[in-house]
Amino acid sequence: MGLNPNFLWGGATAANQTEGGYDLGNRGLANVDLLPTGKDRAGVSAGKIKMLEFDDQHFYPAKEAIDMYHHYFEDIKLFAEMGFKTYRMSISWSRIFPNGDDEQPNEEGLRFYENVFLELRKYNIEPLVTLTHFDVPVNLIKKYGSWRNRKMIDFYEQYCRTAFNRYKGLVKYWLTFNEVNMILHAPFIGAGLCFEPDENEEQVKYQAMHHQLVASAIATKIAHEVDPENKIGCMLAGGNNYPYSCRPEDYAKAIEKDRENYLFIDIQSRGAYPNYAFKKFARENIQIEMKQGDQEILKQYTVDFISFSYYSSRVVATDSSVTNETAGNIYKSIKNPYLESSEWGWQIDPLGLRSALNVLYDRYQKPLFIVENGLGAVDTPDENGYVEDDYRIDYLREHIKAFKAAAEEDGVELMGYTTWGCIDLVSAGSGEMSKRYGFIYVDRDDEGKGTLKRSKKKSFYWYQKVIESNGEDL
Ligand code: BGP
Repeated sequence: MGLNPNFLWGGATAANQTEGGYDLGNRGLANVDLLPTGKDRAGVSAGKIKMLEFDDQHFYPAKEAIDMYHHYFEDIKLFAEMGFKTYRMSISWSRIFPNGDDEQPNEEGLRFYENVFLELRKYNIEPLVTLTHFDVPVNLIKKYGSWRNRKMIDFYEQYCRTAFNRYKGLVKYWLTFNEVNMILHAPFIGAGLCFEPDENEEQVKYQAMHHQLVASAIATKIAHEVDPENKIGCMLAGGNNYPYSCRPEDYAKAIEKDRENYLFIDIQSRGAYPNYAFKKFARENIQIEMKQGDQEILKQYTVDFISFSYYSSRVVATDSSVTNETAGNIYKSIKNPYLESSEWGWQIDPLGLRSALNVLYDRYQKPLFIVENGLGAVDTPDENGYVEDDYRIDYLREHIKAFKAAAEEDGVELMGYTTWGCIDLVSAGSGEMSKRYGFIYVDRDDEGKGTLKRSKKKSFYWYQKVIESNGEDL
């Protein structure tokens, strides 16, 4: 019993939420650089905007983030001290191709990540790299309308090929699109989509999805050609939908809602659009333009493993008198009367993680990787930056118990676990700094003020012990 001795323990971040240096090293602007905090953010995420111009009148938190661009030596050293076996991070596309459609990559950007990977390797930390974590170069949005345009497949292909070639031998675990299903819920963040007022948004989103899925399959093909050691994963915003009651209608609705998410993985892992998708598209008058050869590409180049984020389960109800909603990862859910919630209203459901793992494994029979999980909370540091974050430890402990049970008792094949925001970072949903997930506290506030000093929280020492004991000492 016990977890596999090669289990990949670690933490996860994304370029736009940590890096900063938005205009350094010839980096081009990306959609995520233009996300404001506060009340404007939700509308922008949903794509209800004309493309914003970048002006310094707005406060854009991702622009400087926690300045990992200059602090990565220090941060990686701290990850190593916790005993990380892996570190999930993303490459900012516009650091490599500042405009997205440039003929040549930006050497300075390539070198930056090479140095980061070398630093990780120095401590035997295996990089797990997301190729796009919510980022699209702004030029591609303005010039081509982003992923609604088929040309994006070529730009993405060029970007991936460049990364696979350059980082051969340094990186072997790759994820193509972060939370690939987020395109349906936050299309500007997920895919750089902005809509015209009278547009059929569903049509645009599903067409853009098709382009991303073909691009992802092509990236998988190239990754394997460049280095047979490469392992490519898809990445789902996970968590199942529970029926609010045992009314058959509620159960049927839960199945339907789950399919909204599984659609992506059905294609990326099984290699074909499922029948229920074609029926839905016909019913809703969504016409997906496919090119000859697309279906073969999807069939031939399926993913090696399935990764997902898990923060919570969700609830659906068909009875219109059930209206009690609560917040969740990007979109809302009916409140589950049996669960507690975080300060942000996200429901806490460790057993839901075990269930999600079982459902995914039953459905796909491929190795799974939990690449995001954690508790966003307000931390109150003492004068040395130390935080007694027992609430975070409790949350993580219960989720670790749950995935251990899935692996040890249910036989789910699990490759690893990377907690979200292992170092405090900018929130994707709100742009706030005060929603913290980290083992490492970063002195920076919601207005972007602070020394950026890093300090270890109580959970830092706890996670160190968890990793050292391979999850036995919780
Ligand atoms: C996921 C994203 C992450 C991360 C996380 C937590 O949707 O992949 O980028 O931010 O959610 O969400 P938030 O930052 O809104 O708390």
